[in-house]
Amino acid sequence: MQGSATHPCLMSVRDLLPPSSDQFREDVLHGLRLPEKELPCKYFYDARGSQLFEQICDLDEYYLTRTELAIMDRHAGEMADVFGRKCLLIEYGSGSSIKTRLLLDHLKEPVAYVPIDISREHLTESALNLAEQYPQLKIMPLCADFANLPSLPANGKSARKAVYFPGSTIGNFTRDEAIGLLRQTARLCGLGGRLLLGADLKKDPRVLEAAYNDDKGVTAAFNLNLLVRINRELEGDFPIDRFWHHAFYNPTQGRIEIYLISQVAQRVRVAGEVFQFSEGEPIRTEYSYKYSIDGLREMAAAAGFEVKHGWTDDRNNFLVLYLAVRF
Ligand code: AVJ
Repeated sequence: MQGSATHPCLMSVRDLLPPSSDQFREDVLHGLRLPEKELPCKYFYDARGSQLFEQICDLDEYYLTRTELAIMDRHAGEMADVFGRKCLLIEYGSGSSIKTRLLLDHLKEPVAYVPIDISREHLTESALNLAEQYPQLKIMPLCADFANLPSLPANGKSARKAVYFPGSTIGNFTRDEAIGLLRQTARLCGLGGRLLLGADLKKDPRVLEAAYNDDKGVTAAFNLNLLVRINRELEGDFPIDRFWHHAFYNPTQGRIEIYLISQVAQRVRVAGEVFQFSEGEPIRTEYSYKYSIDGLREMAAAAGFEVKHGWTDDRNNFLVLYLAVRF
């Protein structure tokens, strides 16, 4: 892999995604054929979806991003200290790498930074921005689904690995899936590996529900954009104005559940296949789990990690955990 002429430390994007439409088509058709229809939330993040998500992060109701940023801002020095000198920093779902900058400002001689994101456009642009601001930092962008990583960049094998997994994106995974993902991460990191994990905490359901039902309708647009993407990339004919965004907190499961609800009985075509919707029928598009500290500690232990430290905000809205691989 080669750096560019203008940014010698910025490697070209390594692409581990299968030819996009194949997997996308397969996953969408599979989800729509189920008796209870569902679509994987990772497909929210096309170029438009990534943009809408950035807008969500700025919403008054969406306390997550600003709270996590404030925690990072306050404690990034300590976090960088636990990673130590010369670590290889890997990030799951790097997006614009905004929070990461706070870490990078304090890290001592990081060997390289490997941002992993599923959105190629967003990853490429963010890596370039970062290269401009951190000209000394070796950046090795990886376009991949972080939940499905075959291997790490070869030259990072010897350095101590530190995985940064912010945003409470872990909340998109069920308990079993999350443990599987953390276990994969422990294996990837190996002995001495560290994980900095951002997780949204349980709180007043009204606060939770407002965060996923904003007044400006940005979250609704983000959810509906998945149908726009299917229409464009898979020759779909979803009538976007015949679906509602619906999000609520399920206290039994401890998660926000997000759906697209068919306003009428209708037939929709995707990639040549016809799908029948009854009036009011939902497609589940996302879960967003909310955690207790004990629940997180238990999940981490089941995956081979030990919780070493945690940082939270004064309202206990959000938690950043430092975990170490325990072999
Ligand atoms: C990126 C998964 C953390 O669950 O809060 C925001 C995605 N969905 N609004 C979340 C999301 C609707 C977000 N994560």
